Amino acid sequence: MILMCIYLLRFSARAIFRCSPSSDFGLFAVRSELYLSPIASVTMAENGSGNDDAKHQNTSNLEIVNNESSIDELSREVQETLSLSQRHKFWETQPVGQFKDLHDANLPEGPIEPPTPISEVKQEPYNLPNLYEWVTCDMNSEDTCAEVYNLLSNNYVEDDENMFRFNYSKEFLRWALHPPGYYKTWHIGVRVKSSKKLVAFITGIPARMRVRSEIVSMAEVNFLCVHKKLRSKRLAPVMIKEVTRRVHLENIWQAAYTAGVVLPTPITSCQYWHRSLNPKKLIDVGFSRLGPRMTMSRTLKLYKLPDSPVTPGFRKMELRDVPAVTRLLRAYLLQFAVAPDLDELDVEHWILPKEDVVDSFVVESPESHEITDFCSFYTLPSSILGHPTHSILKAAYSYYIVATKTPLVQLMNDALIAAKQKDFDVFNALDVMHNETFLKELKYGPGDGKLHYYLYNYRIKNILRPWELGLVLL
Ligand SMILES: CC(C)(COP(=O)(O)OP(=O)(O)OC[C@H]1O[C@@H](n2cnc3c(N)ncnc32)[C@H](O)[C@@H]1OP(=O)(O)O)[C@@H](O)C(=O)NCCC(=O)NCCS
Ligand SMILES: *[C@@H]1O[C@H](CO)[C@@H](O)[C@H](O)[C@H]1NC(C)=O
Ligand SMILES: *[C@@H]1O[C@H](CO)[C@@H](O)[C@H](O)[C@H]1NC(C)=O
Ligand SMILES: *[C@@H]1O[C@H](CO)[C@@H](O)[C@H](O)[C@H]1NC(C)=O
Ligand SMILES: *[C@@H]1O[C@H](CO)[C@@H](O)[C@H](O)[C@H]1NC(C)=O
Ligand SMILES: CC(=O)N[C@H]1CO[C@H](CO)[C@@H](O)[C@@H]1O
Repeated sequence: MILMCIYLLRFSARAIFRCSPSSDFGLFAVRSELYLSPIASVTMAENGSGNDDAKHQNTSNLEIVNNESSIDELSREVQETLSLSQRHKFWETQPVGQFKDLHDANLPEGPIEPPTPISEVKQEPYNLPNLYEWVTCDMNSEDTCAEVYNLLSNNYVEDDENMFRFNYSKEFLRWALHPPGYYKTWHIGVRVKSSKKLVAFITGIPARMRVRSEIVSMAEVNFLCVHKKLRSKRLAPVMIKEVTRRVHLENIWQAAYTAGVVLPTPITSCQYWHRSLNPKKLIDVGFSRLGPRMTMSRTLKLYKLPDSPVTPGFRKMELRDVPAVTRLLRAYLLQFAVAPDLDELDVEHWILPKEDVVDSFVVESPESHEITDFCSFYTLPSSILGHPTHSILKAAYSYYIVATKTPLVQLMNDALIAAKQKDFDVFNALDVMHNETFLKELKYGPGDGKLHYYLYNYRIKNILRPWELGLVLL
């Protein structure tokens, strides 16, 4: 079988792009998630004939056909196409991998620019247009947190067809922005001077990242958002420069971020996969479509899951599990070229269950009581826009998973069951860290957009394959 994948690089239908910022120097990471209708991609995927058209489409549509033999070749092709067709007035000035350098094997891996003495870092904020002012957002303040929540829930990432918009909860935002050692000054807002209305936002959080054998202090940049009425005025580059400046002031010179858009230059490009838990609702709201030759009852049967997890010893993670989970996770993440370097404090923050934010389960061997496996997912609902009966799509996102004893497919199936018990509509997973094989086996369908990962001020020689990346940004 010739499996054709169509990569929609810039604006993919019904993809929801979520940004997760990570940056340090002007880097913010945007991450996009595509939750999409798996079925659309599946139907595009099977027969080469229809794809000839796509191959000849002009670059403004940016569809590239691939036979899956070599994703990185494909990405390179795509980026070359883009580099020819697209200028990046801002990003071309930044210390990031540039498209023109893609084939230059002489450039070394590592920082693109050396750090400067902190005394030489610009001490005053960048200039904003006169009507606006910078603010540091104290997310511990109920009022400020509510303002940020309102800005994002009305203006943050939507899919291309404007059917869904991320609706991160306040608790989630606090969790995402308050890891161990966070800097309040990296939670940056822009207000209208006269009315004090919050109209833009960007954040960084500190993280230790391992890139091959180097541990690098980085910022993860996320939640870049400009109010809909202020778009296309080049405010985003100022936001990025300002978060970068504040990251530099902490003597940090690298950042990681994700985006649904192609910028110079991804270290890898991944795809979201979606596993229906509530197929009827997903079809009702236009997230999925009934497959050809499928009836609703066959679809419901196809996605039906057992009532409760099947692995003996599968239970909710507790505080006492932190050391064991940290050991499992650290050992597991070593195999990836780029992955976070997490200690027990990080695991306690990021993995320990938090109601309606993050769920985590361990497998405790009934005999030895050893923790042999764990899985986790976070909660990120989306607003369903303009639907008469449904207003919220409840989505779980696969987070970190380590299987040493339980088969991965079984562990992930138990995660699906746990999510179903909690009434999630869909379970999303990026194709990072694991192979597509288990996704297919568990009836995930591929989404129709891509999420690109970036590093700021750090060059990687060869683009990574998704399974060489051990990082999930929120
Ligand atoms: C992303 C967003 C802040 C960009 O603002 P904008 O008003 O559209 O764009 P601006 O005119 O201010 O700036 C354009 C520049 O920002 C860059 N840019 C746009 N989106 C970006 C992103 N997600 N990450 C990094 N840079 C981005 C553009 O590439 C361009 O730079 P270039 O000329 O070097 O290519 C805005 O569209 C928005 O809030 N969208 C909804 C939320 C969202 O998608 N956030 C990003 C999540 S991944
Ligand atoms: C692929 O498409 C062609 C032309 O539409 C058709 O003749 C052929 O049977 C299709 N092959 C498969 C495997 O669907
Ligand atoms: C590419 O597509 C755009 C928009 O659809 C169109 O305006 C343009 O003429 C096309 N160019 C070529 C070379 O086909
Ligand atoms: C798939 O791509 C590889 C590398 O680009 C190429 O060598 C191979 O011929 C392609 N196979 C098909 C069936 O198109
Ligand atoms: C976001 O979700 C909350 C409840 O979960 C809902 O009340 C609110 O209206 C949603 N926001 C938007 C803008 O849809
Ligand atoms: C098909 C595929 O993606 N295979 C990869 C699965 O992951 C291993 C490493 O974990 C790769 O070596 C395979 O190429």
